[in-house]
Amino acid sequence: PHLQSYKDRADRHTNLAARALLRCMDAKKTNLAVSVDVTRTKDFFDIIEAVAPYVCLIKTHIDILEDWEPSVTAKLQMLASEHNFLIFEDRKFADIGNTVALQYSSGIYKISDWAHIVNAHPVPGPSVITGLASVGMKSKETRGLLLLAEMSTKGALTTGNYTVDAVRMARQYREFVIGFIAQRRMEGVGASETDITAEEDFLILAPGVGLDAKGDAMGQQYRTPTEVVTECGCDVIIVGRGIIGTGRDIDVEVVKRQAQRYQAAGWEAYENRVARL
Ligand code: UP6
Repeated sequence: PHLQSYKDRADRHTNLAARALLRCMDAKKTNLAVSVDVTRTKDFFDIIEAVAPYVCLIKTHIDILEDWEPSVTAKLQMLASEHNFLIFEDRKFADIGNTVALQYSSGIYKISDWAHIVNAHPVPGPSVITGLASVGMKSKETRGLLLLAEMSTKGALTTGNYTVDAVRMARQYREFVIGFIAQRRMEGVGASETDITAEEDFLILAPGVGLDAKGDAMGQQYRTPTEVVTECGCDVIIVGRGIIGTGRDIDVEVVKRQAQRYQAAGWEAYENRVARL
C-alpha cells in the first residue's frame, strides 16, 4: 500500500479514523504530525496555532500539562475541526483490558472523548486491544488504535519476535488497529501464506525524526524524513523538538518556520516514494 497515494488508500480504508487521517494528508499535502511536548497550556496552544496549517495530526501527552483543565481538550477539539487535523493522544496503554478501558474512557482526561487515535504497547497480549476496543468501537465516530511495534530509542526491546507477534496481533483486529508506531513498513512481517496481505493497509507513524540532530542525551535516535518515508516506507513523520525546540521559551515564528520545513521535507519524501512506482 505504501506505493499507492494517500488518496487512493483513504478511499479504500474501512476504519473511519484512518480514512479521515489519509484524506486530511491528501487535502493539506502533509504527512507531518507535531508532538506538542510542553507543560504549559499557553505554550501548547501557541504551538498548535502556529503549526496547524502544516500538520495532519497533533500528538499530545495530555498528562504533562501542569495547568490542564477541561476546557483544554474542548479547545483542542475545536481547533482540530477548524484547521482540519486529527488528534493522537500518545498514552501508550500497557495494562490488562479492564484497566486500559478505564484509563481510556475515564479519569480526568476522558481520552476517548477527544482523541481520534491512541496507542498501546502489545506487551499484555490481545486483551489490551479488546479492552480498548470495548470503548473505542462504541464511539459513534470510530476511533483508531496504533500498536507500538518498534521504538525509536537506543536498546529498545521491541525487536525480532516481539515485533512479529505485535503485527500478528494487529491482523486479528484490523477494524480497530489501524497501524503501528514503527520505524519501517510492517506488511511482510510475520505474514503466512494464508494472510491476505494484499488488502492489508496499516498506517506507519514514525517518531524519532529530525533534520538537524542525530539524537538526544536520553537515548532518542533521529532519522531524516527521506530515510523514514522514502527508504523505509513510513506514512507519517512525528516531530517534537525538531519543531518546538529544546529551550524553555517558545518562539512561535521559529516553530512555524520549522513546521513548514518539515512539512516540505516529509511531502517531498512521500512524492519520491510514490514516484518509484
Ligand atoms: N515517541 C518516541 N519514540 C517512540 C515512541 N514514541 O520518540 O518509539 C514519542 C515521544 C515524544 C515524541 O514520547 O513525544 O515521540 C518524539 O519527540 P522528539 O521528536 O522531541 O524526540
